[in-house]
Amino acid sequence: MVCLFRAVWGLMNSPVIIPSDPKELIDLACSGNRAALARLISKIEHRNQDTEKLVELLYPLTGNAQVWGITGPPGAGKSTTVDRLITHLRAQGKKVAVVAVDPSSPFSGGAILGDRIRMQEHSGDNDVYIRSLGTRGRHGGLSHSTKEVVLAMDAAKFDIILVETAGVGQTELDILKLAQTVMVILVPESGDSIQMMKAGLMEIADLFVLNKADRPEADKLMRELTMMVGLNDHDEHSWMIPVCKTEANRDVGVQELLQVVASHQEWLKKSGKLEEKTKDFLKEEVVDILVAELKKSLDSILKTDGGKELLDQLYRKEIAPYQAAHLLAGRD
Ligand SMILES: Nc1nc2c(ncn2[C@@H]2O[C@H](COP(=O)(O)OP(=O)(O)OP(=O)(O)O)[C@@H](O)[C@H]2O)c(=O)[nH]1
Ligand SMILES: [Mg+2]
Repeated sequence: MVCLFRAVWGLMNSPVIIPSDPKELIDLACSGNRAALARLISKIEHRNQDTEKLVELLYPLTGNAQVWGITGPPGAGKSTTVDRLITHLRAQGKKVAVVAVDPSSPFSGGAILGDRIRMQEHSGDNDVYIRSLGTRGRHGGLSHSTKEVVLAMDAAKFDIILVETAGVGQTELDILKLAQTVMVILVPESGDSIQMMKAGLMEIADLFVLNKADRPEADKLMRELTMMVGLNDHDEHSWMIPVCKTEANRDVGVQELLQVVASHQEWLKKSGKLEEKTKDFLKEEVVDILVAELKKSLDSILKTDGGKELLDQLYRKEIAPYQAAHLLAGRD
Protein backbone atom coordinates (compact mmCIF):
# COMPACT_ATOMS: atom_id res chain seq x y z
CA MET A 1 0.00 0.00 0.00
CA VAL A 2 2.78 2.34 1.02
CA CYS A 3 4.70 1.31 -2.12
CA LEU A 4 1.70 2.03 -4.33
CA PHE A 5 1.22 5.41 -2.68
CA ARG A 6 4.91 6.20 -3.23
CA ALA A 7 4.72 5.21 -6.88
CA VAL A 8 1.63 7.36 -7.51
CA TRP A 9 3.18 10.26 -5.58
CA GLY A 10 6.38 9.88 -7.58
CA LEU A 11 4.47 9.94 -10.87
CA MET A 12 2.51 13.02 -9.85
CA ASN A 13 5.68 14.87 -8.99
CA SER A 14 7.99 13.64 -11.71
CA PRO A 15 8.89 16.59 -13.89
CA VAL A 16 7.41 16.48 -17.40
CA ILE A 17 10.22 16.37 -19.90
CA ILE A 18 10.09 19.52 -21.98
CA PRO A 19 10.64 18.58 -25.62
CA SER A 20 13.12 20.55 -27.70
CA ASP A 21 11.38 19.80 -30.98
CA PRO A 22 9.48 23.02 -31.91
CA LYS A 23 6.21 21.30 -32.79
CA GLU A 24 6.18 19.14 -29.65
CA LEU A 25 7.11 22.11 -27.49
CA ILE A 26 4.24 24.17 -28.91
CA ASP A 27 1.76 21.32 -28.53
CA LEU A 28 2.70 20.93 -24.87
CA ALA A 29 2.62 24.70 -24.21
CA CYS A 30 -0.80 24.97 -25.86
CA SER A 31 -2.13 22.07 -23.79
CA GLY A 32 -1.76 24.25 -20.69
CA ASN A 33 1.70 23.16 -19.54
CA ARG A 34 3.24 26.25 -17.94
CA ALA A 35 6.80 24.98 -17.94
CA ALA A 36 6.56 24.36 -21.68
CA LEU A 37 5.09 27.84 -22.22
CA ALA A 38 7.91 29.35 -20.18
CA ARG A 39 10.49 27.47 -22.25
CA LEU A 40 8.77 28.50 -25.48
CA ILE A 41 8.79 32.15 -24.47
CA SER A 42 12.45 31.99 -23.42
CA LYS A 43 13.33 30.52 -26.79
CA ILE A 44 11.48 33.31 -28.57
CA GLU A 45 13.07 35.92 -26.34
CA HIS A 46 16.61 34.67 -26.83
CA ARG A 47 16.20 34.33 -30.57
CA ASN A 48 18.07 31.49 -32.17
CA GLN A 49 17.70 29.46 -35.33
CA ASP A 50 14.45 27.98 -33.96
CA THR A 51 12.65 31.32 -33.63
CA GLU A 52 11.48 31.49 -37.23
CA LYS A 53 10.18 27.91 -37.15
CA LEU A 54 8.42 28.53 -33.82
CA VAL A 55 6.66 31.63 -35.15
CA GLU A 56 5.68 29.79 -38.32
CA LEU A 57 4.04 27.04 -36.26
CA LEU A 58 2.47 29.44 -33.75
CA TYR A 59 1.00 31.92 -36.20
CA PRO A 60 -1.93 29.79 -37.48
CA LEU A 61 -2.93 29.08 -33.86
CA THR A 62 -3.37 32.76 -33.01
CA GLY A 63 -5.98 35.46 -33.47
CA ASN A 64 -8.35 34.66 -30.63
CA ALA A 65 -6.90 36.76 -27.84
CA GLN A 66 -7.64 40.40 -27.16
CA VAL A 67 -4.43 42.36 -26.65
CA TRP A 68 -4.64 45.41 -24.42
CA GLY A 69 -1.76 47.84 -23.97
CA ILE A 70 -1.21 49.71 -20.72
CA THR A 71 1.18 52.62 -20.62
CA GLY A 72 1.82 55.80 -18.71
CA PRO A 73 4.58 57.52 -16.78
CA PRO A 74 6.61 55.60 -14.19
CA GLY A 75 4.71 55.09 -10.95
CA ALA A 76 1.32 56.03 -12.42
CA GLY A 77 -0.24 52.81 -11.14
CA LYS A 78 -0.02 50.62 -14.25
CA SER A 79 0.86 47.42 -12.39
CA THR A 80 -1.71 48.10 -9.68
CA THR A 81 -4.33 48.54 -12.42
CA VAL A 82 -3.17 45.37 -14.21
CA ASP A 83 -3.44 43.48 -10.95
CA ARG A 84 -7.03 44.70 -10.44
CA LEU A 85 -7.94 43.98 -14.05
CA ILE A 86 -6.70 40.40 -13.63
CA THR A 87 -8.95 39.92 -10.60
CA HIS A 88 -12.04 41.23 -12.43
CA LEU A 89 -11.29 39.29 -15.62
CA ARG A 90 -10.75 36.09 -13.65
CA ALA A 91 -14.15 36.63 -12.03
CA GLN A 92 -15.58 36.66 -15.58
CA GLY A 93 -13.82 33.33 -16.21
CA LYS A 94 -11.24 34.78 -18.61
CA LYS A 95 -7.70 33.42 -18.86
CA VAL A 96 -5.26 36.31 -18.54
CA ALA A 97 -1.61 36.68 -19.55
CA VAL A 98 0.57 39.69 -18.76
CA VAL A 99 3.76 40.87 -20.45
CA ALA A 100 5.53 43.54 -18.44
CA VAL A 101 8.10 45.18 -20.71
CA ASP A 102 10.81 47.28 -19.17
CA PRO A 103 13.23 48.42 -21.85
CA SER A 104 15.45 50.22 -19.38
CA SER A 105 16.08 47.20 -17.20
CA PRO A 106 19.01 44.98 -18.24
CA PHE A 107 17.83 41.98 -16.26
CA SER A 108 14.09 42.58 -15.98
CA GLY A 109 14.79 43.47 -12.37
CA GLY A 110 13.86 46.52 -10.36
CA ALA A 111 10.32 47.61 -10.91
CA ILE A 112 9.33 44.29 -12.42
CA LEU A 113 10.44 42.45 -9.31
CA GLY A 114 8.05 44.75 -7.48
CA ASP A 115 5.32 43.81 -9.96
CA ARG A 116 5.89 40.14 -9.26
CA ILE A 117 5.38 40.75 -5.56
CA ARG A 118 2.33 42.88 -6.22
CA MET A 119 0.75 40.25 -8.42
CA GLN A 120 1.59 37.39 -6.09
CA GLU A 121 -2.02 36.76 -5.19
CA HIS A 122 -2.49 35.35 -8.70
CA SER A 123 0.56 33.11 -8.53
CA GLY A 124 -1.37 29.96 -7.65
CA ASP A 125 -3.85 30.53 -10.46
CA ASN A 126 -3.16 28.33 -13.49
CA ASP A 127 -5.18 30.64 -15.72
CA VAL A 128 -2.97 33.67 -15.05
CA TYR A 129 0.48 33.86 -16.58
CA ILE A 130 2.82 36.78 -15.91
CA ARG A 131 6.07 37.31 -17.74
CA SER A 132 8.55 40.16 -17.80
CA LEU A 133 10.78 41.12 -20.70
CA GLY A 134 13.83 43.32 -20.47
CA THR A 135 16.61 44.32 -22.81
CA ARG A 136 17.53 40.65 -23.18
CA GLY A 137 15.15 40.61 -26.10
CA ARG A 138 16.85 43.46 -27.86
CA HIS A 139 18.35 41.37 -30.65
CA GLY A 140 15.97 42.08 -33.47
CA GLY A 141 14.20 44.65 -31.34
CA LEU A 142 12.35 44.45 -28.08
CA SER A 143 9.09 45.34 -29.76
CA HIS A 144 9.59 42.46 -32.16
CA SER A 145 10.21 39.93 -29.38
CA THR A 146 7.19 41.25 -27.48
CA LYS A 147 4.97 40.62 -30.52
CA GLU A 148 6.20 37.06 -30.77
CA VAL A 149 5.79 36.42 -27.05
CA VAL A 150 2.20 37.64 -27.39
CA LEU A 151 1.71 35.17 -30.26
CA ALA A 152 2.79 32.35 -27.93
CA MET A 153 0.34 33.48 -25.23
CA ASP A 154 -2.45 33.79 -27.79
CA ALA A 155 -1.75 30.28 -29.08
CA ALA A 156 -1.72 29.04 -25.47
CA LYS A 157 -5.39 30.12 -25.35
CA PHE A 158 -5.21 33.12 -23.05
CA ASP A 159 -8.30 35.25 -23.66
CA ILE A 160 -6.82 38.59 -22.69
CA ILE A 161 -3.16 39.58 -22.97
CA LEU A 162 -2.13 42.70 -21.09
CA VAL A 163 1.07 44.41 -22.21
CA GLU A 164 2.42 46.91 -19.67
CA THR A 165 5.20 49.35 -20.50
CA ALA A 166 6.24 52.74 -19.11
CA GLY A 167 5.44 55.38 -21.71
CA VAL A 168 8.59 57.42 -21.64
CA GLY A 169 10.17 56.93 -25.06
CA GLN A 170 9.78 55.77 -28.64
CA THR A 171 10.76 52.14 -27.87
CA GLU A 172 8.02 51.92 -25.28
CA LEU A 173 5.46 53.38 -27.67
CA ASP A 174 6.61 51.04 -30.48
CA ILE A 175 6.04 48.08 -28.18
CA LEU A 176 2.36 48.95 -28.12
CA LYS A 177 1.97 48.61 -31.89
CA LEU A 178 0.39 45.24 -31.27
CA ALA A 179 -2.42 46.24 -28.92
CA GLN A 180 -6.00 46.55 -30.09
CA THR A 181 -6.91 48.78 -27.17
CA VAL A 182 -4.32 51.06 -25.59
CA MET A 183 -5.05 52.66 -22.24
CA VAL A 184 -2.85 55.51 -21.11
CA ILE A 185 -2.73 55.87 -17.35
CA LEU A 186 -2.05 59.33 -16.01
CA VAL A 187 -1.85 60.78 -12.54
CA PRO A 188 -2.37 64.32 -11.31
CA GLU A 189 1.39 64.71 -10.75
CA SER A 190 2.33 63.60 -14.27
CA GLY A 191 2.17 67.19 -15.43
CA ASP A 192 -0.06 69.07 -17.79
CA SER A 193 -1.71 67.80 -20.93
CA ILE A 194 0.73 69.67 -23.21
CA GLN A 195 3.59 67.59 -21.81
CA MET A 196 1.64 64.40 -22.41
CA MET A 197 0.97 65.34 -25.99
CA LYS A 198 4.70 65.92 -26.44
CA ALA A 199 5.40 62.45 -25.10
CA GLY A 200 3.29 61.02 -27.94
CA LEU A 201 0.73 59.60 -25.54
CA MET A 202 -2.19 61.36 -27.18
CA GLU A 203 -1.69 59.61 -30.52
CA ILE A 204 -1.65 56.11 -29.14
CA ALA A 205 -4.42 56.40 -26.53
CA ASP A 206 -7.75 54.68 -27.15
CA LEU A 207 -8.73 55.72 -23.68
CA PHE A 208 -7.27 57.70 -20.82
CA VAL A 209 -7.29 56.55 -17.23
CA LEU A 210 -6.89 59.18 -14.58
CA ASN A 211 -5.54 57.15 -11.70
CA LYS A 212 -4.89 58.30 -8.14
CA ALA A 213 -8.13 60.23 -8.36
CA ASP A 214 -7.87 60.57 -4.59
CA ARG A 215 -5.07 63.08 -5.03
CA PRO A 216 -5.64 66.85 -5.04
CA GLU A 217 -5.38 68.32 -8.57
CA ALA A 218 -7.17 65.24 -9.98
CA ASP A 219 -10.17 67.34 -10.98
CA LYS A 220 -7.96 69.86 -12.76
CA LEU A 221 -6.32 67.14 -14.89
CA MET A 222 -9.73 65.59 -15.53
CA ARG A 223 -10.98 68.91 -16.93
CA GLU A 224 -7.86 69.34 -19.08
CA LEU A 225 -8.04 65.81 -20.45
CA THR A 226 -11.74 66.00 -21.22
CA MET A 227 -11.17 69.26 -23.06
CA MET A 228 -8.18 67.87 -24.94
CA VAL A 229 -9.95 64.76 -26.21
CA GLY A 230 -12.93 66.93 -27.17
CA LEU A 231 -10.66 68.94 -29.49
CA ASN A 232 -10.00 65.88 -31.65
CA ASP A 233 -11.76 65.71 -35.00
CA HIS A 234 -14.58 63.24 -34.83
CA ASP A 235 -17.87 62.28 -36.41
CA GLU A 236 -20.54 59.76 -35.45
CA HIS A 237 -18.43 56.88 -36.83
CA SER A 238 -15.24 57.66 -34.98
CA TRP A 239 -14.22 56.61 -31.50
CA MET A 240 -14.50 59.34 -28.88
CA ILE A 241 -11.59 58.84 -26.47
CA PRO A 242 -13.12 58.40 -23.02
CA VAL A 243 -11.47 59.49 -19.78
CA CYS A 244 -11.94 57.07 -16.86
CA LYS A 245 -11.27 57.97 -13.25
CA THR A 246 -9.75 55.30 -11.00
CA GLU A 247 -8.18 54.65 -7.65
CA ALA A 248 -6.51 51.40 -8.58
CA ASN A 249 -5.12 50.66 -5.12
CA ARG A 250 -8.67 50.69 -3.72
CA ASP A 251 -10.25 49.06 -6.79
CA VAL A 252 -12.39 52.14 -7.41
CA GLY A 253 -13.52 52.66 -11.03
CA VAL A 254 -11.78 49.53 -12.38
CA GLN A 255 -15.03 47.72 -13.18
CA GLU A 256 -16.16 50.80 -15.14
CA LEU A 257 -12.81 50.87 -16.93
CA LEU A 258 -13.39 47.28 -18.04
CA GLN A 259 -16.76 48.26 -19.47
CA VAL A 260 -15.14 51.05 -21.47
CA VAL A 261 -12.52 48.63 -22.85
CA ALA A 262 -15.31 46.23 -23.79
CA SER A 263 -17.13 48.97 -25.69
CA HIS A 264 -13.92 49.91 -27.51
CA GLN A 265 -13.46 46.29 -28.55
CA GLU A 266 -17.05 46.19 -29.78
CA TRP A 267 -16.56 49.42 -31.76
CA LEU A 268 -13.35 48.04 -33.30
CA LYS A 269 -15.22 45.01 -34.60
CA LYS A 270 -18.33 46.83 -35.79
CA SER A 271 -16.48 49.64 -37.55
CA GLY A 272 -14.05 47.38 -39.40
CA LYS A 273 -11.21 49.12 -37.56
CA LEU A 274 -10.03 45.88 -36.01
CA GLU A 275 -9.21 44.40 -39.40
CA GLU A 276 -7.60 47.66 -40.53
CA LYS A 277 -5.50 47.90 -37.37
CA THR A 278 -4.42 44.27 -37.51
CA LYS A 279 -3.37 44.63 -41.15
CA ASP A 280 -1.40 47.79 -40.31
CA PHE A 281 0.45 45.93 -37.54
CA LEU A 282 1.18 43.02 -39.86
CA LYS A 283 2.44 45.31 -42.59
CA GLU A 284 4.78 46.96 -40.15
CA GLU A 285 6.02 43.61 -38.93
CA VAL A 286 6.84 42.36 -42.42
CA VAL A 287 8.67 45.61 -43.17
CA ASP A 288 10.59 45.31 -39.88
CA ILE A 289 11.68 41.78 -40.71
CA LEU A 290 12.82 42.79 -44.18
CA VAL A 291 14.65 45.90 -42.97
CA ALA A 292 16.50 43.83 -40.35
CA GLU A 293 17.47 41.22 -42.96
CA LEU A 294 18.52 43.86 -45.44
CA LYS A 295 20.63 45.62 -42.85
CA LYS A 296 22.36 42.38 -41.97
CA SER A 297 23.24 41.59 -45.57
CA LEU A 298 24.36 45.17 -46.29
CA ASP A 299 26.59 45.10 -43.22
CA SER A 300 28.22 41.93 -44.45
CA ILE A 301 28.68 43.30 -47.99
CA LEU A 302 30.39 46.37 -46.53
CA LYS A 303 32.86 44.09 -44.77
CA THR A 304 34.02 42.48 -48.04
CA ASP A 305 36.98 43.88 -50.05
CA GLY A 306 34.56 45.50 -52.51
CA GLY A 307 32.61 47.07 -49.64
CA LYS A 308 35.74 48.40 -48.01
CA GLU A 309 36.85 49.88 -51.34
CA LEU A 310 33.48 51.60 -51.64
CA LEU A 311 33.87 53.11 -48.17
CA ASP A 312 37.40 54.24 -49.07
CA GLN A 313 36.09 55.97 -52.18
CA LEU A 314 33.47 57.61 -50.05
CA TYR A 315 36.10 58.71 -47.54
CA ARG A 316 38.27 60.17 -50.35
CA LYS A 317 35.16 62.03 -51.53
CA GLU A 318 35.31 60.39 -54.94
CA ILE A 319 31.68 59.48 -54.53
CA ALA A 320 28.85 60.86 -52.37
CA PRO A 321 26.82 58.81 -49.83
CA TYR A 322 23.76 58.57 -52.15
CA GLN A 323 25.96 57.25 -54.96
CA ALA A 324 27.52 54.71 -52.59
CA ALA A 325 24.07 53.57 -51.50
CA HIS A 326 22.86 53.20 -55.09
CA LEU A 327 26.04 51.29 -56.01
CA LEU A 328 25.42 48.95 -53.09
CA ALA A 329 21.81 48.42 -54.16
CA GLY A 330 23.07 47.67 -57.66
CA ARG A 331 21.16 50.64 -59.06
CA ASP A 332 24.14 52.32 -60.69
N1 LIG B 1 -2.84 57.22 -3.70
C1 LIG B 1 -2.89 56.29 -4.63
N2 LIG B 1 -1.83 55.48 -4.83
C2 LIG B 1 -1.91 54.55 -5.79
C3 LIG B 1 -3.07 54.39 -6.60
N3 LIG B 1 -2.83 53.40 -7.50
C4 LIG B 1 -1.58 52.95 -7.25
N4 LIG B 1 -1.02 53.63 -6.22
C5 LIG B 1 0.33 53.46 -5.66
O1 LIG B 1 1.28 54.03 -6.56
C6 LIG B 1 2.52 53.31 -6.49
C7 LIG B 1 3.00 52.94 -7.88
O2 LIG B 1 2.11 52.00 -8.42
P1 LIG B 1 2.54 50.96 -9.56
O3 LIG B 1 1.33 50.17 -9.87
O4 LIG B 1 3.77 50.24 -9.20
O5 LIG B 1 2.88 51.94 -10.75
P2 LIG B 1 3.50 51.59 -12.18
O6 LIG B 1 2.92 52.58 -13.11
O7 LIG B 1 3.32 50.15 -12.50
O8 LIG B 1 5.04 51.88 -11.93
P3 LIG B 1 6.29 51.48 -12.85
O9 LIG B 1 6.06 50.08 -13.37
O10 LIG B 1 7.44 51.56 -11.91
O11 LIG B 1 6.36 52.51 -13.93
C8 LIG B 1 2.28 52.13 -5.57
O12 LIG B 1 2.78 52.42 -4.31
C9 LIG B 1 0.76 52.00 -5.55
O13 LIG B 1 0.27 51.44 -4.36
C10 LIG B 1 -4.19 55.26 -6.36
O14 LIG B 1 -5.22 55.22 -7.03
N5 LIG B 1 -4.04 56.19 -5.36
MG1 LIG C 1 4.75 48.63 -13.15
